[in-house]
Amino acid sequence: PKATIVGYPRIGRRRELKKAVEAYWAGRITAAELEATARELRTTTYGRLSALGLDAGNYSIPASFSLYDQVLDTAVTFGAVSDRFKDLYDAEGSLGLDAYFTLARGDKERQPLEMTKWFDTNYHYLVPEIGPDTALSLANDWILRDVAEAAEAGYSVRPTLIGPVTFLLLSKAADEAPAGFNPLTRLEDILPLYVELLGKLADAGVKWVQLEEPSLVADQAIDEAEVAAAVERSYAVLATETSKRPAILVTTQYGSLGSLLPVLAGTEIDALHIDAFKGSVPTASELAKLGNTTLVAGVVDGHNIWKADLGVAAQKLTELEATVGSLAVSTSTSLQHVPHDVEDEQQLDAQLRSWLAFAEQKVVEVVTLSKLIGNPGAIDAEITSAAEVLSSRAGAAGVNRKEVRDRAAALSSSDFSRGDYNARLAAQDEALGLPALPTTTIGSFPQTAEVRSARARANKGDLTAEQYEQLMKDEIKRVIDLQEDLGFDVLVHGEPERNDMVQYFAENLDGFDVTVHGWVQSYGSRCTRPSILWGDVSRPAPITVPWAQFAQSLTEKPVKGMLTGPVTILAWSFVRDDLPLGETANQVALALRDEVSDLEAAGIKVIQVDEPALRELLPLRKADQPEYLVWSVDSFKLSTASAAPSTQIHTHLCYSEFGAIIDAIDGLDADVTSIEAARSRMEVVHDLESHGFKRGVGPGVYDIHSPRVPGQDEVSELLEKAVQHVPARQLWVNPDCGLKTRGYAETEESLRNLVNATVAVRAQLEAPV
Ligand code: THG
Ligand code: ZN
Repeated sequence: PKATIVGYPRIGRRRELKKAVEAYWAGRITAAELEATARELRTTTYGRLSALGLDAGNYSIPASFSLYDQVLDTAVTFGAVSDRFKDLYDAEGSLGLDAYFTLARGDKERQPLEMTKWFDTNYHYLVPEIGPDTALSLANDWILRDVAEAAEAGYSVRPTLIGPVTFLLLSKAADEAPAGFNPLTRLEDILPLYVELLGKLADAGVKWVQLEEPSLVADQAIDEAEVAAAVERSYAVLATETSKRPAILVTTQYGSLGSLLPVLAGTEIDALHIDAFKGSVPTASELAKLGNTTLVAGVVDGHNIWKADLGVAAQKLTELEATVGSLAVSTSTSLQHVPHDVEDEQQLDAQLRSWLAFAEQKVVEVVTLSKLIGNPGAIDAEITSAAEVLSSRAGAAGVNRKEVRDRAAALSSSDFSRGDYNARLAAQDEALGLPALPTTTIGSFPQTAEVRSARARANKGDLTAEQYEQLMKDEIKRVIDLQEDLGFDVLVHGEPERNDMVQYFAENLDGFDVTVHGWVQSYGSRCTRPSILWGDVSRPAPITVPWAQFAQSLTEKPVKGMLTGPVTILAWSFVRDDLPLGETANQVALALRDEVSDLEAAGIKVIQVDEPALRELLPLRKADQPEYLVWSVDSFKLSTASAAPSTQIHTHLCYSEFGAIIDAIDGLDADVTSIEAARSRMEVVHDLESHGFKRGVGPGVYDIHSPRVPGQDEVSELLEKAVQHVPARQLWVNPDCGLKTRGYAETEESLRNLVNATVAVRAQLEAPV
């Protein structure tokens, strides 16, 4: 097969899987009904992919479905569950549907598996827990069921699994493991299970299998030689020593393999996929050891939504064809990161739509490019029309706007600097007059059904703009009154008017558009609709100012103005690929800077610029990280540096492994930073202490990710721990994160305990020793 893809969206064009899975969790449909929906989605997908030109008879179509997460799928396939989940095995030693969802979501007694970011994408996977004695076995056979089901429907599909090295690198030590245990030491125990499963797939008539090894493109905490040895050993066992097996395709999405390329090329796998979009095109010498192994060149970007430059892709293929014996074409990554179909977005401007390629369009691009192999000149017409698309983009109004470019070009280093922190501190103390351990929240309050329905009705035209505004104002007043009643020191308006902290700004800035059906899986059943950042960015009018001003008019206490930072706006959107990201970040930063000035002019004294995604965009290769940290930190500073010394700038980061980027966080030069800390029992105070962090900091005192209400004593204890390591002068008291996804009842109770605990600890601080 000359054309293939790494993976396909699985949530469904209209989020059918999300709806079915959530209905099953709620007890509204049976397991059989869920299975039927999932089966229908799988076969519909195969049918569609084959209609788009992938070979349905020849394993070009990946069986990349998952009910929740592909890493969890591989974990249950090999029974890689730690002691705390051992009881989930049924009498036959299998992990079934309910066990699967318990691992993903936890239950009354248990926390779920930890969730973490999947490489440099917005997808989150579940982290398998493995100990030295975790009993591995073939514990789930959905992979066999899927190929049988596909065969019955007439499709020879290629089953996919996370490869052994990546699987163990992504896993973490189980609670029962001794300190320092490294899951990779279980390689010799898991390889025989891969061998056994390959045998079963071969018995079932499967001719190709896909083993995904994206961890090989990322720098690891362990030595690269150790990773290389694990790769060599794994594929010696799976490819060379296993006689009864399908042909093996190893995929390596999200970047270049670097020095591991010759290692993989030297094994006897049958096909090797490389990311030749984000990664570089390998040289002949890097590929010298490939031999008969087919090179599957991922030249079509799987991660962003722009139509491909077919000329550039064709050039890469031509170069590779001259070097390798056997070549095929693919996407650089799974298409799970992009929406289904541009044709679903008829409301978008026709010219913008003509620049876009979602999953379906990308499959067609791959199929088109595959015609080139062995037939130079075969797609000249398509290359020409792709070039026309690109030049229409380059020349379009809004893509390159002189006033935006001129403003960015005129920036100098003083535009990025707020001046001495201690002077600001004194001015803010004077302006705000806050007590010790000031209390605040992160920004959003629970989004009630009424608020959501008001927005839906306003969008449909069932509410006038005035009616909608009044409903939002009613909600803001309720939130302000509640915080006054609870005794908070710095209040928020609660953000009822925002659907999403990025989309809301995208809808109000020039240079962006938003989709209607462009849902992309974020984790499990949860999806987001990333906005499309296609042009130069500017702010046609103030965005948040009227809401903040209204909220401030209701209270004597300071109300925080709430903005989403430039890095997070980029991280959670599809970004343009025709301008360096750092330049786009500065354009967004300048728009936010104007908003900051307007908020100040409207009497807002505290302004929070959230950057929860600062850690998310950190490059996978250490060598690329310093440059990123410079432009990302700079863009934040650009967005805030015009603020008067007396204006207090806050930021919020949703990230508990604070130590790793603490220098960058310090570099943001925010006056106050709130961070996630409750789930790690305030451990971050040690990082803050050893770093000598000097600015205000609010390590979260309760976990908002669960409905559990923290007791007053629990919050006091965390605060007492914090004041032992960080001067009380610097400490703020706040929850871990925004309250948007919580209910009002538990929120009120939790916040009351937070304030009462603070009052008690304040009294202790003031008491003579
Ligand atoms: N906004 C955007 N991107 C994000 C986040 C966000 N990416 C990372 C992180 N947060 C992902 N977390 C979530 C959390 C909840 C949901 C999605 C991603 C969620 N989504 C609703 C769902 O799937 O039902 C849909 C939301 C809606 O109806 O508008 O709950 O905060 N941009
Ligand atoms: Zn957060």
